[in-house]
Amino acid sequence: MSVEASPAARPPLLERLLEGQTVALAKAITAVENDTELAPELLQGIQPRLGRALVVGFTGPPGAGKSTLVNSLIAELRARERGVGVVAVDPSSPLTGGAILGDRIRMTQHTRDPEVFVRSLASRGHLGGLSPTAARVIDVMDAAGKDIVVVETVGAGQSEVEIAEIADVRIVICAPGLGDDVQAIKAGILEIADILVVNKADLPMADRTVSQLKNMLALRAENAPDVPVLATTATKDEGITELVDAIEERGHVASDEERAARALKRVQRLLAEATGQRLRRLIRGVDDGTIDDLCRSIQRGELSIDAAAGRLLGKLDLGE
Ligand SMILES: Nc1nc2c(ncn2[C@@H]2O[C@H](COP(=O)(O)OP(=O)(O)O)[C@@H](O)[C@H]2O)c(=O)[nH]1
Ligand SMILES: [Mg+2]
Repeated sequence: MSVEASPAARPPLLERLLEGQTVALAKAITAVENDTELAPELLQGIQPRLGRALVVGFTGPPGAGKSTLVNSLIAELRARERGVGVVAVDPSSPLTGGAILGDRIRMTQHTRDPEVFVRSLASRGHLGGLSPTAARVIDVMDAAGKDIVVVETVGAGQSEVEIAEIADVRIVICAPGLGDDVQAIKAGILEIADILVVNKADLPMADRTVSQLKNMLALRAENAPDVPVLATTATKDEGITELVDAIEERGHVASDEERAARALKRVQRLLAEATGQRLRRLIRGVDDGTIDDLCRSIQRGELSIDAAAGRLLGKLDLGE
């Protein structure tokens, strides 16, 4: 590694990021998270280097033990010499930030290891879902050469769908005794899970939860993909080897085409999001009374809302 003579002689952030330097990774994530003037160039520069990391999504209800499980997972992945990035998306208000602090504390045991990088994000305004920033932070970790990027999200409706689009391996975690857990999981999650985990296997009802899940899986179509149901006790590092085995196996099974398709989806999301942002900005810039006129026409019943939207689009200068 070269000795840094002076700040001016330092290679640019993008270069240092692509070399996998930890400080550069931290800076790049901050730039992307805060959308600073460095962000566009970084995000453009990393694009050709993306798609190497295995992105593993962990989703499930609050309190299931996701953070604890991710923490013991990191230890096992390090034992297998994998570089690990963790993105913990927290739905709580960025003002309270309580659970974020909890995640930091829980995962600090690895903070001295340069091959492990943990970042908590607030899911600003995205109810339980992934913030658009999360996808970018995952990409930055991928570009920095992390072998595995673990994304922890709270399972609440939309987020499962979003993580399904972003992750290569999708893990749904539940714990016994969390009320209607299994019922909630029924609603759509089974279709997106590659691996189901019943954590807190040390608790009495764990076996029942495992068999409930297995029964539900058995009701699926005959050609439905094989979904293992694993039991873990994160607080005692139990069942973690099997979980990492299942993740890696699943990672190998995901073909290059599948990964490429998901990488393309990630870019499609970014493009759609950026286009929407531009459009909103353009519409906010229309202040010649056009919008008020259109609204009045809608109110008078002269114009359908859809037709009005078409007219508004026609008024916008949409090029470049
Ligand atoms: N008994 C038991 N408690 C656990 C286990 N894993 C996590 N917990 C506890 O469950 C609580 C919630 O864990 P946390 O990792 O914050 O859950 P998250 O909200 O899903 O990220 C904490 O008090 C953990 O110590 C486990 O395997 N067994
Ligand atoms: Mg957590």
